[in-house]
Amino acid sequence: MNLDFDLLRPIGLTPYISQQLLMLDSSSQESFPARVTEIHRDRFILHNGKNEFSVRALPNLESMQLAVGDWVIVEAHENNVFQICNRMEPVTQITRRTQDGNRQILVSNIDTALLVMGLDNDFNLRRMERYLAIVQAAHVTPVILLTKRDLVADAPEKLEQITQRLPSQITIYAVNALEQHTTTLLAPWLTAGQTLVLLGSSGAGKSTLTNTLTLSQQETSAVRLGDNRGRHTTTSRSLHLCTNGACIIDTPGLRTWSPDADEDSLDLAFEDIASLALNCKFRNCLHMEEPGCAVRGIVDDDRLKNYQKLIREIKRGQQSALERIEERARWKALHKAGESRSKEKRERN
Ligand SMILES: Nc1nc2c(ncn2[C@@H]2O[C@H](COP(=O)(O)OP(=O)(O)O)[C@@H](O)[C@H]2O)c(=O)[nH]1
Ligand SMILES: [Mg+2]
Ligand SMILES: [Zn+2]
Repeated sequence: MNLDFDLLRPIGLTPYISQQLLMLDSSSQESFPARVTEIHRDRFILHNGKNEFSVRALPNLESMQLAVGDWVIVEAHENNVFQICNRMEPVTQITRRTQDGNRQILVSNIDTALLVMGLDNDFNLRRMERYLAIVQAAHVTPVILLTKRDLVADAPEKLEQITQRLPSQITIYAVNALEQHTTTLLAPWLTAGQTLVLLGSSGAGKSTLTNTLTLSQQETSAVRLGDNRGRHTTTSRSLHLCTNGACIIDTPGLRTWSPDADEDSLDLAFEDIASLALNCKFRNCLHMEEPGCAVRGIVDDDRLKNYQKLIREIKRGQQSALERIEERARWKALHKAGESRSKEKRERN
């Protein structure tokens, strides 16, 4: 396989990932590694470190469950035809649960999630706790960026409010997304080989931040190889190269979602509650009305309510997943019964 470390470094290659990719390559064809940057119904957009190009979504790929951010091995065939033949097991994977209880992969192989929230009307602490839950369950480092500091009068108060409410180890900055100073603040997370994802409501400042962090960077021109279908459409790219060597993946906004977590992984985002809860009188304390509760009154009341709400959601999600399995088993049994009935019939005739 053709693996050029320096070429792939700006799109997030690390020594670990290159080792995994080399181990995966079993192709006898001419092959190379690439990163998934967009997923469409009939095709994938991949980045090979130099160009973006599109490959057709063939049925054999369905089982791979490809997500943006995935690393894949691509086989080159004649006539500029490319085919994905293998996918690297993701190092991290941010997932959510949809309302019907299904698990959906948002993005793979992320080091840092920039959680972007405006200090204007967008400011909502419960929503931020949701983002934290989804990201920390995936063992991805969160960095909270409160944008529009220059536009609001009460930025210091809001910063104080969120700092008080969240565990102290979470990094929080209030910024003007248009200023280059933001790049300086984020420098520790923007080193070569790092991959970041932007999460936040529409209008929060994600595109603005992307522009600021990629400013003066000569992004590779999006010449599309492969089936050439992408050439006439001007889709906005979703993988951006930062001046400092990292890359940023822009995702479409999340509308309705629940963290794809169990209670234990939710505790990663509510570490303060989890550790205080060790001192509750009852081991299964819900921190509601129970006597001897060590959490209630200590942790921000609204934060505790949000935690309890998320726990309920997670339980509901798990339940519906279980119910789906039961449902499937029931159908299987019915199907089997039907089959053996028709077999009996056949044998009788
Ligand atoms: N003054 C100021 N404007 C901002 C800031 N962040 C975002 N904006 C503006 O808010 C609008 C929406 O930002 P955009 O990046 O498109 O949001 P996105 O939907 O998250 O990509 C744009 O007009 C930006 O110029 C900020 O920190 N300061
Ligand atoms: Mg945008
Ligand atoms: Zn308690």
